[in-house]
Amino acid sequence: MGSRFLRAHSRVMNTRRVRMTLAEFVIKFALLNNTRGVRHSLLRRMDIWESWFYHSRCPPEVRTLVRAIDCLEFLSLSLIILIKERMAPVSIREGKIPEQKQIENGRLFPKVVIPAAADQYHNSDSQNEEMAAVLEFIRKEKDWIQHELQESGALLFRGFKSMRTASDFNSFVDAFGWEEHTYQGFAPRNNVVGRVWTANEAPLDQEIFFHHEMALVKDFPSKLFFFCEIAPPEGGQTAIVRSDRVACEMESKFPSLVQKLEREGILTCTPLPKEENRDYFLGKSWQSHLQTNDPEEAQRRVEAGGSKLVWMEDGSANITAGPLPATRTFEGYSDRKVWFNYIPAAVYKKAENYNILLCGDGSAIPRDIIEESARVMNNECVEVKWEAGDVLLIDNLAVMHARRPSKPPRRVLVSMCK
Ligand SMILES: O=C(O)CCC(=O)C(=O)O
Ligand SMILES: [Fe+2]
Repeated sequence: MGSRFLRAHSRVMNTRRVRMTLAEFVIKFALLNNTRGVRHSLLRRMDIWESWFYHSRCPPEVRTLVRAIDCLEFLSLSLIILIKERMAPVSIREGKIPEQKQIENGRLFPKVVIPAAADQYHNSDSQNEEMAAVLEFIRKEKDWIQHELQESGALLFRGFKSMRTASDFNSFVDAFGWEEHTYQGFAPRNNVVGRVWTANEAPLDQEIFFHHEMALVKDFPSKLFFFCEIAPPEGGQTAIVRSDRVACEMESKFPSLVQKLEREGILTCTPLPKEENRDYFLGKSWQSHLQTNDPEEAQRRVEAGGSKLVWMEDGSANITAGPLPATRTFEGYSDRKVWFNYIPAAVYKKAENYNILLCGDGSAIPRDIIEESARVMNNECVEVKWEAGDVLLIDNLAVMHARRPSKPPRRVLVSMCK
């Protein structure tokens, strides 16, 4: 298009027209790099005028007037776009993924955020530019992001080419300025960089059941960021489910039992082995779980988290949490009661005798509530199929997550916020 434009203008003879043409030339080429949408159609319109002028006997005054109007329109539009771009350094728009579900008020779960111009940042220099723009965008728009997160429960950032490494992810999370929540839980994880950890390192063929992160301790994170560094070739989706939907369905199916579990709570007993067992999704030893080799310090840490620690003869330990109410309603979510317990994680096939859940009065939890909760979660959930560079932000007070069995390789990282 640029050369057609030059060709048309090399035929211009009188000096007034040359001046006008030069002005247009500068504007066109300044904007050509950044041409999108409306500006694109304006440029097309200018070309059409030019070829019409060339073939017609249009008086020079009319030509000049038309060009002047076009130029003015161009300038003002460009100014508006430039101002807008300055205000929102990276333009984003709402995207779609096939697995999304509609929730109340026509909202989508998760909400998907993608760059407005997917091809804008295509080489490594412009990817650094994109990274800077994304970080600035987060700093400026974090209240909006937080609001959207609270409305939907989860946000998926997809298609940002600058998100490639654990360090990029660390900067992304840092830009929100939310305080880090250091992990103290049962899952085997390693620190990768800064505030970034590996997601649960249990063997990929094992399923990790739905849970709110650290739901058994007093101090759990409110938000979780997951980042996909290597997308699995098959399976390995992170499934997410609105926990209020689960609570609502369970209440309507088992009203008196849910009431009992709310009133008396649930006791959750988790054995911690003496030796680390990385072949298992809850296989951390008590030393690595509590980050100490001193049994007395271990005891103090467990009690600070609101649980009890009982030592076994073989050197392993049992942590008993609770009784904790089966559902919770968090401040700021007045109408959302959430299913905040480890049912049905306790029925994980290989963990039949591992995570033991009891009603607060010591009686067993009926099998049908365990099975029904698993059915509801699988029915209501969205299985996010990872693409490398994705960041999934989850409201841990509203949404549970799970990991589907995966073919290797798969590398998902996590960062948690207070
Ligand atoms: O890898 C995943 O999809 C999530 C695993 C998980 O539950 C976690 O790391 O907290
Ligand atoms: Fe988790």
